[in-house]
Amino acid sequence: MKLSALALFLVVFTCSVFAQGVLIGTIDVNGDGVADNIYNSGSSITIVHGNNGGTRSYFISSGSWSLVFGNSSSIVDLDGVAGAEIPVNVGGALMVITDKTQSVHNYNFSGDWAVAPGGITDMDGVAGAEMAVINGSYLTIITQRTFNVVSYNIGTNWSIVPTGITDMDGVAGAEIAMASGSNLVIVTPKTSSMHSYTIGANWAVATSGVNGVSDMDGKPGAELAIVSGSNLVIVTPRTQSIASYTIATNWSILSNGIQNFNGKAGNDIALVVGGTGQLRVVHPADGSINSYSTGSTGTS
Ligand SMILES: [Ca+2]
Ligand SMILES: [Ca+2]
Ligand SMILES: [Ca+2]
Ligand SMILES: [Ca+2]
Repeated sequence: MKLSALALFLVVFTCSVFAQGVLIGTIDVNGDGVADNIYNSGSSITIVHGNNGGTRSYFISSGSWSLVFGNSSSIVDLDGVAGAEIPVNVGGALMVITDKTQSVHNYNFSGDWAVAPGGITDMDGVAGAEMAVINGSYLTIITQRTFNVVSYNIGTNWSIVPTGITDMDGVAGAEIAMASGSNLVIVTPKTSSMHSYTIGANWAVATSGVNGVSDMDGKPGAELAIVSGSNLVIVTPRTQSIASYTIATNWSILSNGIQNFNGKAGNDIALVVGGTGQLRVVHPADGSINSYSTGSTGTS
């Protein structure tokens, strides 16, 4: 690189990296309705207020740290008061910055921990998102509005069901669905309660399409469609009930096969029985099944 080109490069580089550091988000954090610029300044986070409100810096850590989810999608209102909070993973703690009050709150964790994907959302029906943290044997729910922390012992080997953080009982606020061995476990943060459903030795919530956790009975709250051996199992957390449909030893849900097929409220489940090519549509709303013979070629 020639010296002149190097000089030009340095000028451009200097202009694109502000003195405050690397821009990591442009979101209203002080609650005045005007977006603020948020910068990674190395060991601190610097906020340049959009409304000529000046600059504020928060020391984070001299070690490594990161925004929760690694990006600004985690910067949302957590306490029901105007202005987004900034949750930061500082290793041994989840730090939350509330710029509106210029305050910082730390939630300490030991061992490996992470905020669950999709785990920043309203879980108690009161303004402000709660945070769901996976922490070893525990699912921990943080309510920043009250600084309340509640931990649920799920077991030694569990995982959150994909798209399994959503309202499942029709009462405002998301539930959290988890797979733990032979059990489906649903935590309801609003009532600080936990309910287990025994499904079987080998099961999984349907991942065909995106509707394995969706309304299937036309009533508020999502149901869960579960593949468990020869059975299709529908769990309705609203009523804490399970419906089991015995299909065959070899069957599968069609690609994007969980949709509303009959026009009546609630998704239906379309599946094919292996070998026979028989198509069946299960309607959880009324418990009925329609069977269609499509010939031995199945779904082709
Ligand atoms: Ca707030
Ligand atoms: Ca809330
Ligand atoms: Ca709910
Ligand atoms: Ca429903």
